Amino acid sequence: MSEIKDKDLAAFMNGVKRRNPGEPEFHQAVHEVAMDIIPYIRDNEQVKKMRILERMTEPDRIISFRVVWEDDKGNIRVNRGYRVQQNNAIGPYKGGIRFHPTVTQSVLKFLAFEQVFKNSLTGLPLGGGKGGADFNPKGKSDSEIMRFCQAFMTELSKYIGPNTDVPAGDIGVGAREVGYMFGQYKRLTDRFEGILTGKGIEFGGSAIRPEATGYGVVYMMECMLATKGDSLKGKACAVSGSGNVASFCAEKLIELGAKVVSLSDSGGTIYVKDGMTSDNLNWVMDLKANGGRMSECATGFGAKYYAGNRPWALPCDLAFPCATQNEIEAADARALVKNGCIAVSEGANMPSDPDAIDILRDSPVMHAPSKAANAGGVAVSGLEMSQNSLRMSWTREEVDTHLKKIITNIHTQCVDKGKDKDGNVDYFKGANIAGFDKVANAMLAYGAI
Ligand code: NDP
Ligand code: 2IT
Repeated sequence: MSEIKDKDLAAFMNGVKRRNPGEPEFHQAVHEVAMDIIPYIRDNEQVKKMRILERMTEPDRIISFRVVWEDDKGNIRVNRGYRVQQNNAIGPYKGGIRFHPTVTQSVLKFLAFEQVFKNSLTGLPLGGGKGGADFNPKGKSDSEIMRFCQAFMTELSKYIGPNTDVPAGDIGVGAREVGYMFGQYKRLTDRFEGILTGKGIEFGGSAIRPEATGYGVVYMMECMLATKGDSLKGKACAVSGSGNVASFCAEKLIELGAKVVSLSDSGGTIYVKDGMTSDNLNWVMDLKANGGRMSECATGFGAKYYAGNRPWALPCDLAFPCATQNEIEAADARALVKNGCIAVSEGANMPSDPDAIDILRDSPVMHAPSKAANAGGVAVSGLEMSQNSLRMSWTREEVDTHLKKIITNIHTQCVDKGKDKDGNVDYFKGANIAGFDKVANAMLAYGAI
């Protein structure tokens, strides 16, 4: 990260680093927000006096717990689980659960912090949180996954509730894991209530929730292109990842006439110069559902396969990072600019590192940050909560209409708060300020403490 020139920002970040040692991802997420908010609140004595930004960087609480489970060979295994309850100023804590060996407190704190701003942008009454475990689902049997999920929920159940904290999926947690966790909660408490979103349709899930994040990322791109009188038709799209978000992002792109030229996993990238067909994509989705690797696409449907897990050096018009944090670094951003990419819509959380953000900011590339672009997932989670409270379920069309409206509204907020005097839009600044305002106003209304 380059040296911080703004004195107030530097002092603030020093405090954050001192209070949170050894948490680089958390520092990065806070810096990404504070660089816009510190100048924004410079003359706002009330917000400064009430220490709103300082309070927002301190989670309400972090719960950390032991998860003990038995593998198929009868070995007892121990993992660490967490729930970071970041901020409930505007609604119950809400955010996903990640099962991945790279999960640390720092990673979950960055995700929970970012979630507060994202959830605020949706316009729904949702606070922010995140949870997970350093459990590696890869290569585990279905029974092992079930036992892990049950053990995880046995502890987590003490801290969640439909009006308290409502987790959902994230990396390594999809409909299957949510089902196992929901079943365990019901078994333990004898209560059938909306304590998780991303549930199966049969037990209170919402139509379009699996698709929502990926579709929303594409709707955000459509909104950005529309400001230039442009559309997705015929655009070459580099997509990274091949999980939930990447797959449905690719599905919507193909449906809307764009060319999906890449997908990837942690092992490598496939390149399909003329764009994948729907059949190719369905083939990939089946492959991934059965634990397959992207390398198998070379024989599966003749895609080119590269060992590097990033597609950013490939020629593309549009980029959709949908794998994980910091997957676009300085060299990747430079390659995107050089190859004529015109816009980036972030599906993964914090996929661009600070140097990449600077490079894209200094270029004509439009760049929607994750907290705005991937908010469709949590937005439809919010709609799932509404449907659970109403004891009703809405059709695909109804949910999709809400989703489009929510993303369009987020785009409008970014433009309103991020447009400079020359008419250029800084989507990061717009999202940070719009997300901050609502939470800050609620916190001010509650007074100190
Ligand atoms: P999945 O578990 O479904 O898929 C994750 C994908 O990312 C896989 O292709 C995986 O490859 C790849 N990946 C994971 N870690 C790494 C890594 N360290 N390096 C390279 N590739 C990696 O997760 P999702 O699709 O749900 O999540 C993807 C991103 O989207 C995450 O940043 C998540 O936080 C974000 N997100 C998810 C939402 C949701 O509703 N699910 C909502 C909003 C954001 P491999 O198979 O090799 O591990
Ligand atoms: O990062 C995210 O927004 C998610 N993983 C989805 C959270 C949710 O509660 O649906």
